Amino acid sequence: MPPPLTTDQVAAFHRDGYLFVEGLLDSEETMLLTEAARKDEGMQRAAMDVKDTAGRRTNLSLWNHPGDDIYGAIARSERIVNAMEELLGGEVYHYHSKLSAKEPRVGGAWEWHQDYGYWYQNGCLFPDMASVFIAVDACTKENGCMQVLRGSHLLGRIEHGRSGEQTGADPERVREALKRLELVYCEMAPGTGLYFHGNTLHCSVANTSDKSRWGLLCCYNTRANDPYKEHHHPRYTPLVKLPDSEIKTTGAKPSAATQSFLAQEKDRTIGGRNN
Ligand SMILES: O=C(O)CCC(=O)C(=O)O
Repeated sequence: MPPPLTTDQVAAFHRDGYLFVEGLLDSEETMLLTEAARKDEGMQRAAMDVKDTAGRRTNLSLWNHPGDDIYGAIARSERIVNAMEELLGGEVYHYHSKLSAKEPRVGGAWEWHQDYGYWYQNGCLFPDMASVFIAVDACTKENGCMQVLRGSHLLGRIEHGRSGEQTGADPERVREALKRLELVYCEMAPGTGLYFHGNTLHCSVANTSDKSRWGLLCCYNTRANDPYKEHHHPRYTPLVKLPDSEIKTTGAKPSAATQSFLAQEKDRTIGGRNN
């Protein structure tokens, strides 16, 4: 099979700390994902209440192991995992997935943070970890699309502390980084994927629009970076890749009643955050 990404795309990821892949899911796959997520009562019931500094709420459902549902078919699809392996330079496993659902007018902001800012606490020695944010809805400035600081993964891990009810990166460092690095609004059509490095600074503002902003995030760790201790996300667990066609074969299948979601009180990450 040919490599899923070009050399230029891989180089851009290493330079910028992120990479957009338009049409990561085609329109039929995106429609199936949207249909499944909208009707997934189990997932919605399991959503954690992540409040921003203004008290606005984002619904975040998080699960460690991919299920037999459409989210699992996506998180294990060769297309998505092979690209992740190219970007991280080796075998990856599923660290967790989450649905970040900002509802119209009430969906909250995410403070500037690096995912490795939290994952570091979980016994992961190296920042050889990354996520792909897949737009379910169109993501725009108005509905609180993700923002990234270009090249910020090269800053290394920044200290994280409490910021309202969330945990954010050291505000002094963020202020200085904002003066030096380009801020990129990640406006994305449904089905577009944004791969981003575990040390890439990212945030998003509240959804003040009348449109929802849902995104599916699949997060991966490298096998070589198997955490040295048990924590609330899996240690190395081989990922069985599925052919891309499995997404359509699975169809708009929501999570099973047996799927286990992370409960807010079980979150042992500093600051009670969800990552
Ligand atoms: O949904 C968003 O805008 C960002 C989510 C995020 O940063 C996270 O889950 O770590």
